[in-house]
Amino acid sequence: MTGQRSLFEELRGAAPATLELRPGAVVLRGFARAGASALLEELDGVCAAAPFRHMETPGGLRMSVAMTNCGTLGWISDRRGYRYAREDPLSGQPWPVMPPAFRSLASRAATAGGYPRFVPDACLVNRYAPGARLTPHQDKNEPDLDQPIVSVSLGLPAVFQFGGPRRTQPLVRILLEHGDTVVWGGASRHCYHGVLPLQDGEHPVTGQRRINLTFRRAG
Ligand code: MD6
Ligand code: FE
Repeated sequence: MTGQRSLFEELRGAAPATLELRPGAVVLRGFARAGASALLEELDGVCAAAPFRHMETPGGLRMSVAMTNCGTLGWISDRRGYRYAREDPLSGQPWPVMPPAFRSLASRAATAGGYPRFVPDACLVNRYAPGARLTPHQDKNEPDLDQPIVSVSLGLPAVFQFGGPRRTQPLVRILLEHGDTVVWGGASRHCYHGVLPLQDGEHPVTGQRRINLTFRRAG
C-alpha cells in the first residue's frame, strides 16, 4: 500500500459520515461500500437479461451514459420522450426482478437519510466510461414526489453537480466515490443535478467504469 493510499484512507475515515447538501438531501459516505461486491454480482445477472444500451434523447442525441433497469418499472428515453415502462423495449420482456439485496440496501439508506418507509419499484442503472457525462437535469417523471430517490455510486469516482430548483441557480460540486450513497427528497426533490465527464482511471472492483444505481418509487 502506498503512502498516498493510506493517507486517502485516513482522511476518508476522518470525513463526516453524513453530509447535508441541502435540506432533504444527504450524502451517506461509504454507506454501500461493504455490500458493493454483492451488488455488482447481482448486477451481472440483471445485465445478462437486460444489457446496457445507449438510449436516445427526445431530441435525437445518443446518451453517453449506458443504461439498464431492474424492478417493475424501468426509466427509458427515446424520440417520444422520457418515461417509465414495464417492459424493456429491446426484448419486449418485463425488466429483470430487482434483487432483494438492492431493495434492502435502498430501504436502509432511505431510513438512514430520514425517509423510513421507502420501498423502491424501479432501479435505473447508469454506466459511465471515461468521458461519459450527464447534463444537469431534474428528476420529475415520478408520480409521488414525497418519495425520495436513493442513489448509489460504485467504482470510479465522479464529480456530481448539485444546484437548486431552477436551472439558473449555481451548482456545487461534490466527489462521489465507491459506496457513497445520496438520499434526497422533500425540498430537494426538484433540484437540478448532473455528472461531469468521467475521468480516466482504474478501479479495483469495476475497472474503467463508474456504476450508479438510482432507486425510485415510480408507480
Ligand atoms: C448519477 N444520478 O449519479 C446520476 N438523479 O450517475 C442522477 O441523475 C440522480 O444521483 C436523482 C437523484 C439522485 C441521482
Ligand atoms: Fe437524476
